[in-house]
Amino acid sequence: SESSPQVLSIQSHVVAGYVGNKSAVFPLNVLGFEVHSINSVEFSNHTGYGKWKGHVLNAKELAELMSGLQINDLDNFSHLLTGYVGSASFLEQVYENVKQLKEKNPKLVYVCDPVMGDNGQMYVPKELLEIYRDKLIPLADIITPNQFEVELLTGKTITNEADAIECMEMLHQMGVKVVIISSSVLGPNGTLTAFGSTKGADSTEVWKLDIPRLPHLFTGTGDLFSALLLAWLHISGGNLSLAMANSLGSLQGVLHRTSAYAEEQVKQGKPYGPKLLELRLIQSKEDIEKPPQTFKAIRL
Ligand code: PLP
Ligand code: PXL
Repeated sequence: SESSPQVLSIQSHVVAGYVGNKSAVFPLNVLGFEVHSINSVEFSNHTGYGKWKGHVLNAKELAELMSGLQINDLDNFSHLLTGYVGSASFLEQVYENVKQLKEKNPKLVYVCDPVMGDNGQMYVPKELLEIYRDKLIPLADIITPNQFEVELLTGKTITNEADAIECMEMLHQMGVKVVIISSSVLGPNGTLTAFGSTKGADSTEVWKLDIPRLPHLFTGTGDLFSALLLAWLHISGGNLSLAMANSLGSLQGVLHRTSAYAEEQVKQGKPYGPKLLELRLIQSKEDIEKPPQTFKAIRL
């Protein structure tokens, strides 16, 4: 039988709820991927609650875990997935590890979600921008920034489709084969638009997909989306429109189930807040296994 793809996922762990690895590992496992997790933080809950307890893995501790894998020849991965990183020193160490892993397996697929902020607000230290731009992005095969992160990386504001396409081309020029803008807000009506661009040997394919926005602030959505894209790009052999449609179909299934649950709980008198909006991931197993065909990407 064929061997399963092997993903190293360096992301947050939360005891309760679903962000980071808690939101990425289950869907990857369901889709047949073996996942090796490094928990970059171990928190009681995500920071959107306002209060949390726990600790942060530092650069030296990351290097130690990687060296333990190396000395036992356990560092053979088909994919590397990185998400939220909160410090420059940790991100520099991730960069060292990406170089080592690519040396060990030149075919390693690195999926980088350059998490820096949203809606015009940076929520990581500003030094992370140049580390992502000058070091990580040039080594990445697939990136999943949102509109604001693309604007930071390219120094260009996106106000329309042509800007989005130009920015994705700039990111290709930096060495990335597949660029997916996870969400952007271009129109006045609040609909979200995802864009994807894949650079082949002699042509570039650009796709767009509109997503209705639900009236809640979910957390962990981007982490789930990048894990799903990794999976579907692999399973489909690089079919970007299929990967976008399947990933967003599953994601929308999870968000609808989560909304319905939150609204039901509120009716029963529970206080509205981040606890009610934790992704209903386990309950959505079928939507992950068989992505609802809700969306179709449009070729630009
Ligand atoms: N929210 C919704 C409804 C989405 O469809 C997506 C991705 O497509 C996201 C959030 C993820 O966006 P971000 O990367 O800004 O978290
Ligand atoms: O989903 C991003 C994320 C990752 N890690 C931690 C978080 C969040 C979002 O709040 O709190 C610890």
